[in-house]
Amino acid sequence: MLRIVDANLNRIGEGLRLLEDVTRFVLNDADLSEELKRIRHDLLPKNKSLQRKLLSARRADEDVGAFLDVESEGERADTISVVRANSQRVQQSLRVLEEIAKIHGEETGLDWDKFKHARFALYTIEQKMVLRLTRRHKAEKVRGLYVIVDAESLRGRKEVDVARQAIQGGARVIQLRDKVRPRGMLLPIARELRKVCAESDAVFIVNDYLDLALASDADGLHVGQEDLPVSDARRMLPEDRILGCSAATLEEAVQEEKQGADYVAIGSMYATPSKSDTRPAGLKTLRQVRKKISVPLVAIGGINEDNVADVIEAGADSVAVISAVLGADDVKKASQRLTKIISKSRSKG
Ligand code: TZP
Ligand code: MG
Repeated sequence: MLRIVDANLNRIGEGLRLLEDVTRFVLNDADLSEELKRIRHDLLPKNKSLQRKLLSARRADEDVGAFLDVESEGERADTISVVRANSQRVQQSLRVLEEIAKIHGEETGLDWDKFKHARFALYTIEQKMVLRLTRRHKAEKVRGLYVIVDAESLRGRKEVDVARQAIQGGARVIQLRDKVRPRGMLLPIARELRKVCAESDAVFIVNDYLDLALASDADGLHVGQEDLPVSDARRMLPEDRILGCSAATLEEAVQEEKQGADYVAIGSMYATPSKSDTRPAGLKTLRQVRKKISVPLVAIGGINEDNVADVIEAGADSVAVISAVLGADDVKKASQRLTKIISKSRSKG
C-alpha cells in the first residue's frame, strides 16, 4: 500500500510541476502558476515519519509497469497534448489516493477530502490551460498575408469568393469588415467566411462587433482605439478566441498588449485610399514597437507590392491589406505576389 501511495504522490508532484512551468514560462500566468504551486505544496506530505516510510517502501527498479509501452506515449506532439496528458495523470493519481485514504486514512494520516478537492480544482485548471494554449496557437497563426474583406471594396463580388481566392493565393488571416450593413445581414456571411477559413486552417477575424464574432464562432475580434476597450472585450470573449487591436503609437501598442491584446496592428503605415480617419504611424514607429512587444505585429495602411518588403524588414509578422488585394481583378494572383515578397523579405531578415 505504501508503494502505491509513494508512486502516486510522485506522479502528482511531477505532473503538477510540469503544469506549473507551462503556466509560468509559456502562458506567463502568475495567478495560475501560484495556484498550482499551492496545490502541490498542500498535497505533498509534510509529516517526516510518513516521508521516511514512503521512501523506504520505494522499489522503483522492481516496478513491473515502469517501461511498459504505453500507446501514444512518446508522441506528444504539442504543448496542449502534454498539458492534457499530465493533467489527467495528476487527476488519476489524486483519485487513487482518494480511494486509498478512505480505507487507510487513520494509519497514514492521508486526508481523502483534500485529494478530492484538488482533483476538482485540476479539472478546471486543465480546461483553462487548454483554452489559453489554443488561443496562443491561434495568435501565432497571425503571420504573412492578412486580407481585410471590406464591404466597400467588393465591387459586386461575394465576400466568400474573395476570401477563398485570397486564401488560395496564400492569405493566412481573413477579416470581415463592414461599416454599413446591420449585423443580422452580416451573420450568414460571417458564418460562411468562418467555414472557408476553417477548411484551410486560416484565421477568421470579425472587425468591430463582438456579438457578431461570438454568433459566427469566429477565431477572434479586431477593435480600434475607439471601439470596445481591449480589457472589456477580453472579459467577454471566450478564453480561446484572439483579440487584435489597432494602434498608431508606441504607447498605445504597449498599453494594448498589457491589457490583453493577442496581436497589435500598427498603422497607418502609408497613405491609404480605404480609410479616411487614419493617423500616421510609419516604419520608425513599427521598429520601436517591435522592440517593446512580443505578441504578433501586423502592419496596416497603404501597403502594396512596392513597400511590403520594407514593413517586413522593419519587424512586422503580418501585413493587413484591403486595396492591394481587393483592388485587383485577380485576387488570387495579387495575394500570391504579396505572399511571395513577404516570404522572401522574411528569409532576408
Ligand atoms: N486601418 C488602418 S489603415 C486601414 C485600416 C482598416 C485601411 C487599410 O486598407 P489599405 O487599402 O490596405 O490601405
Ligand atoms: Mg473598428
